[in-house]
Amino acid sequence: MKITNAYVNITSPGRNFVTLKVETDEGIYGLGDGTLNGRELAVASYLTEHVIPCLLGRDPFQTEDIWQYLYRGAYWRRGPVTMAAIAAVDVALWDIKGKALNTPVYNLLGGKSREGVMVYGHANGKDIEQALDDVARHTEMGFKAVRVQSGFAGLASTYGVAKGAGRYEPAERGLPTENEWSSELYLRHVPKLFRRVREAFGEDLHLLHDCHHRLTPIEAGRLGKELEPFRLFWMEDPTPAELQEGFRVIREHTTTPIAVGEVFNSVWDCHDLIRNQWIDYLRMTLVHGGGFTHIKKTADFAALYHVRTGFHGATDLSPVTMAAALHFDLAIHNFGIQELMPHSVETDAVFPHNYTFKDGLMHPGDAPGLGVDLDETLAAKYPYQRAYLPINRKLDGTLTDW
Ligand code: GCO
Ligand code: MG
Repeated sequence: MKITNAYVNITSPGRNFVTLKVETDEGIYGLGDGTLNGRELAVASYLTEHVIPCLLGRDPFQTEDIWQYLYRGAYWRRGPVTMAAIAAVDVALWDIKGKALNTPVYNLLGGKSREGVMVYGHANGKDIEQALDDVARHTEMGFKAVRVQSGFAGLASTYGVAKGAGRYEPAERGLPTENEWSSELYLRHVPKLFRRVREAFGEDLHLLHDCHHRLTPIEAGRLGKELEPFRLFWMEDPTPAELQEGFRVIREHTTTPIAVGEVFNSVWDCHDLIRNQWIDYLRMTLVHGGGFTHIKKTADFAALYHVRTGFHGATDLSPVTMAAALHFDLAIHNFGIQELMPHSVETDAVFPHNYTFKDGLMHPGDAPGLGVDLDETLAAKYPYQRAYLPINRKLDGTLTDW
């Protein structure tokens, strides 16, 4: 089998997505997601200008060699743009392999290790009362695990809370909006939120929280310690992770489990975190972490140190990544949990898919390959629109992590 053609599709059914389609001489094609929120066109251009010309004529079954060719062969390694582009190719090729062999991708990764994939949903509210209502809504939908974020007095808005009615969606069209931040107010608020959630929902519901890279290690250690009575499933992105040793400080102060990695794109971003057992869950996922070929190696390395996966699944990861992640989650042994932030109706229509949700679990479906498609006619109705993630300033105006 030979790759005969490949091209990038950019569509914006409510938010932007970059999709690579790879075609072969046997009429089978594969899809890969290359969406990098707020920097979409950089990946599209990397693919079109630099990667696609090198793919033509190659055997799509040679996923290892093609991965190494694109990674080592570029000389310039790593980085979100490069790794998202390589992931788009790698995932598309695994989709082709599955279709050619007439089997779902999970069978190529080890077969089913479980009957379904536990997912967590996002509950949020402008204050604690609204957040509690949203947790209740999620439990009614069947979720066994819920991430909880809420606004608090002193800040006009905060991470993870929808601005108006409707779902939370961080990217906004136009130039970046500005948010404000106070770690002092936040640290006072979060233990109160989780006390109320535990009191209202009992012991069985898994509770998660995202600090979104905003604390120093010692602040995160304090928060983790104060949350221990409420037994969180995890505390996510407590501190920016460029400094991997920062997590040692957190670990020394709390037994609250730690998840990190949605902005990672290589095992080299987390090898100290993993081998020192400073984290419990790794969130680096297929689209930003080089696709199946690199994530499988990273997850296997993590397994040696009792680190489980907890893949990023925000709306900026397209249904192609959602499908790919579910195949991976179903197959590997050290799966922990999968994030689910449902896509809009428009997005779901552009990307028809076989994955399903029932009783808090998801399943990728049994169609050959990934079981997801791209309706290019419908996609063409939603042209790209420039959009950015917000930026964040402390109350005195200092720029800080968003
Ligand atoms: C999450 C994430 C997202 C990110 C978004 C950025 O845990 O789901 O933190 O909400 O902010 O993916 O593009
Ligand atoms: Mg997060």
